Amino acid sequence: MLLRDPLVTEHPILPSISYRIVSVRFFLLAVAVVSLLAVGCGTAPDDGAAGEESDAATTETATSSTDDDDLHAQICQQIDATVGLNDGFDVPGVAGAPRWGMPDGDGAAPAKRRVRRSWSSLDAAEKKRVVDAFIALKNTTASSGGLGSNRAVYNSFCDELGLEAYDHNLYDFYVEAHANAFVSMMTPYQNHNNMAHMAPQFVVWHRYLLLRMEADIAEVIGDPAFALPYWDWTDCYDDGDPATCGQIFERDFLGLGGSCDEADTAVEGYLSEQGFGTHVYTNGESSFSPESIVCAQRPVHRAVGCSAYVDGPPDQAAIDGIFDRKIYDAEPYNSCDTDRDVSFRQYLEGFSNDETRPYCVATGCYMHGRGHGYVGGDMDGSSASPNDPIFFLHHAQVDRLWAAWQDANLASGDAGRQVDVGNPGFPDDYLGALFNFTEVRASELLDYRALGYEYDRLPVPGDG
Ligand SMILES: [Cu+2]
Repeated sequence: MLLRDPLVTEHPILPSISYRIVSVRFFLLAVAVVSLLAVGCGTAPDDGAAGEESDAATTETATSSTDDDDLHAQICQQIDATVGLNDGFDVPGVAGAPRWGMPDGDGAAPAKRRVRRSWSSLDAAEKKRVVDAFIALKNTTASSGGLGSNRAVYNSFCDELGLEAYDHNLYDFYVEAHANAFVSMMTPYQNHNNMAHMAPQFVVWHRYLLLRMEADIAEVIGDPAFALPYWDWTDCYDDGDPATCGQIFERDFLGLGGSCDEADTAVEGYLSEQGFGTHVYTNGESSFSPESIVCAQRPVHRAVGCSAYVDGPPDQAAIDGIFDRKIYDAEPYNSCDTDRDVSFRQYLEGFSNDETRPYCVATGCYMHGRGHGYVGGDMDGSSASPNDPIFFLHHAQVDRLWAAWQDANLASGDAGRQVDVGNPGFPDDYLGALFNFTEVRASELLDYRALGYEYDRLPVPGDG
């Protein structure tokens, strides 16, 4: 079941590039995370929607565009060379509930309409309830015998790799599924065409992940109207300090923002005090590889506002940019060639094909990728990023922007923009089965209202 060799040792190009960036460790991480399948590396002008980063990149490298193109090409060639290194995994299994969370999902999906609200609009009791729900999932173990424990029976990397076993539970199911989505990108059997990242199913796959978790929580806490909150990134600007974002990272709830000292990033606060931590994570040096997987308990790690590559989560101007992209997705899909000007999905996921900062080529430094980089720690370029519960609030925001974009298309009066429930250009080839959850089809996930939920408020064009 295992991979062959650790990839970095096979690619002598690495040392020649790494001197250019802040941290060799980050570069290793970056290349690892990408996993991908770049088909080649073109260049094209960026729209500068997040111009501050583009400017920073230019200043940082201070080289001619030819050198930048060369660097981009080098990074992408290295990524190309990693394809097919791993063998396949079947992690996790779906425990007899493959459609859990769908409206007809195995007979127990939430029956009530759910309204997802902004985290910052919740009162203290509501916030505590959400955090307690994450803890409750962690405590719904395969051996607990409680409601939902049947779905906590799944295959785990820790077992597959002969590492420290843990009592499988409804929370770490998502960590394992997400890690597997990355590791599997490096197998000979998968490519970006049907994967959860750097592909048309990016927002679709994560929409299902949220639905499934919402259904888990609804059952475990006994509230069929439970809805995950979302992290409205602009809240971090409203409170005046995007470097720390005290509106989101609070000691009493999700916990503080960690630290920029790499040795001290453990999250302080209620979450950690309740014993919420990891069972499986990656060591941060080769996140696409099974060799990077560590099975051990520790607190969640965060380094909010510490990234050298992004400064704050996406702002209102960046969010407004979704409405300028009229097509859902366009080839090429991979992170090396993707053009942020072309499609909604590529813009939202956050890659840019004129990036020369290795970390950003690999993980994406705009929109969704920018949020991951901003939070840092477990969220930063790790295939096990769902270890930090902010992952689910972050992806609820990503999903919310998709919903807003769909609604704008549906309301446009333009027949060309109303196809596929407001997803013009959604490639037919990718409307089929999801990775890991093959009994759920992407085509079933386009109409969010039909899935039983909505948002308290959607951004509209020109909002900010
Ligand atoms: Cu993801």
